[in-house]
Amino acid sequence: MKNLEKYQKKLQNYIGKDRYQHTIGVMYTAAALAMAYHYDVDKAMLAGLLHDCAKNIPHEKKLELCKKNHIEVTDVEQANPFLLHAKVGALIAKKKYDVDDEEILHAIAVHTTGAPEMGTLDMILFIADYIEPGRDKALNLPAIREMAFQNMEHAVEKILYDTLNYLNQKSGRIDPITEYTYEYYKNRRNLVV
Ligand code: DGI
Ligand code: FE
Ligand code: FE
Repeated sequence: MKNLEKYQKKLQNYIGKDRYQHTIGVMYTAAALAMAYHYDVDKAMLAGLLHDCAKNIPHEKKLELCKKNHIEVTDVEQANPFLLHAKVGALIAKKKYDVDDEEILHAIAVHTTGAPEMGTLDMILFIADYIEPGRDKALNLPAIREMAFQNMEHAVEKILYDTLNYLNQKSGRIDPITEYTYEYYKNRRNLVV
């Protein structure tokens, strides 16, 4: 994509070095998944590059931006404002990076919790964020990395299963959307097989 370099330069001013490295990992992993699933590679890369663009915005500021832009904030988001970097990221991508592709904006908006009935780009970004090469802490990474290139819905389900377990262990407040999305993909697999 012609403008990718311009986006990269700008993004580096707003996110830290480690986060930028993660972002580049997500960008190329999203590209690989797009190739495997016949999706537009440029769009996948742009979604990967910008997905965490709101990560360094202070919580108060994110809440303020939501209010100003009529973005709904749920109780769980109010209590865990870091979750809002996804929805606010979509807003920033639109307003500050002039992205008007609705698929890209939607993928950024749902990248943390996932959502039922995700489209191809939504799943590409959700999975790439979890499996990019710089990630090393999650359980079952080798299996999930393999699954990602065989069946994206199965990979999404497994990521959500492991994320819910992880959150239960550290007693993190769970967004009902994360839970609902897991149930949705589990039920779909049971229907399909
Ligand atoms: O922004 P990143 O760190 O690259 O990745 P992300 O946006 O997917 O955020 C990952 C974190 O989000 C991970 O620690 C698990 C957490 N998370 C996912 N769903 C929920 C959640 N945290 C809470 N409290 N509730 C959720 O439902
Ligand atoms: Fe994120
Ligand atoms: Fe990320």
